[in-house]
Amino acid sequence: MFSSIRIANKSRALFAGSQGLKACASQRLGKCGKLDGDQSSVNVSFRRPISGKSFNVPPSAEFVARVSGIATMCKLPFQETADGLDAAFVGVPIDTGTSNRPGARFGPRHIRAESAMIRAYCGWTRAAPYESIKVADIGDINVNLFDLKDTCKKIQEAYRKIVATGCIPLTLGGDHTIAYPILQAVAERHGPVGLIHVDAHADTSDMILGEKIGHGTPFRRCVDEGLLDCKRVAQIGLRGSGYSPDNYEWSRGQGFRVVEAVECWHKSLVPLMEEVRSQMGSGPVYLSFDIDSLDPAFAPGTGTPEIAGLTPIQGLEIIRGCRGLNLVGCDLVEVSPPYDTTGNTALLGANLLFEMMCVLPKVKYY
Ligand SMILES: [Mn+2]
Repeated sequence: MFSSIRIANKSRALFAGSQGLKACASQRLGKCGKLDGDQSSVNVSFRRPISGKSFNVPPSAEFVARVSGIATMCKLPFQETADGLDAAFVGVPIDTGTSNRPGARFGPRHIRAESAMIRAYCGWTRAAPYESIKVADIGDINVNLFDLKDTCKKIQEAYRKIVATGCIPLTLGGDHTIAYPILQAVAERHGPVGLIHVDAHADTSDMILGEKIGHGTPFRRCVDEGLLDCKRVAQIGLRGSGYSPDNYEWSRGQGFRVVEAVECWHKSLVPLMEEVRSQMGSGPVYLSFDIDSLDPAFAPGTGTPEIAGLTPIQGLEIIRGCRGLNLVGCDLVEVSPPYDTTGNTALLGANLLFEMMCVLPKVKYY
């Protein structure tokens, strides 16, 4: 038998008088998903059942239809602020920093829609996030679609409040510009952080079209402002044509470890991540995952695709290889739904965010 947590009887008080979906109030949150004990049904509201303990538990699709309800990340409860949370999913819907195909402003809502498939446990790794950390969806940052610099200011201010509570932000992008103001807020709390940056591009340009802020410049700005512990930065998956013979010279010059995609071809990345973990040590680490790190065969719905990229399996190996690190924030950026005709890119993004939640500190494993 496996142990379980319950949507406890006492939490029924939360359902009282509410309207909406019919669901079982007492259920085992387990791999088999069988009912445990009382099988009576009650009405639950769109504020989904909250466990009797301190954790949020999304409703199981065995009892509540996947397609029902307002789309939140992983069908978790929505709350206005990060108060009381160990981790929060938060959307940053911009594409005004994009240099090529737009559309990433629609990323958060499509990732949320595709996340309805995701169940409570990570079946491969036996992670049980909802038994160990309190997570909710705290909605989107209210960005300024007409002014990217103002947007950055708004993101920084919002993230300052999120991290001030001790909550770990799991960000749904949005184009990669957002990593800069997020890291401003994160480094303000934690000091210069280690960075695991998974991407087809280094995103270290100084200027694009005369502008300092854009989705090709965030990590250059971060270095300018001392937000990164440069000896603890790893960039993985870089590839494609460049502006110079060695496109990654600047990164190496800062002390970053650069792992080009060609070094990853045909390989498991488990050994690489062992090295990355020792590079990161015990200090705070931020994980920034651009969906364009993956091959466009798997993730075509993105703004600046590059051929011959990583596989979803390698993406999972990278994220799972972050287990044990002192992660203080994660993002998944550059999903562009207009170019994602099958929804597979958003589905990948949703699953990668779930996997990020599963490797956060304090998450229980069976
Ligand atoms: Mn990027």
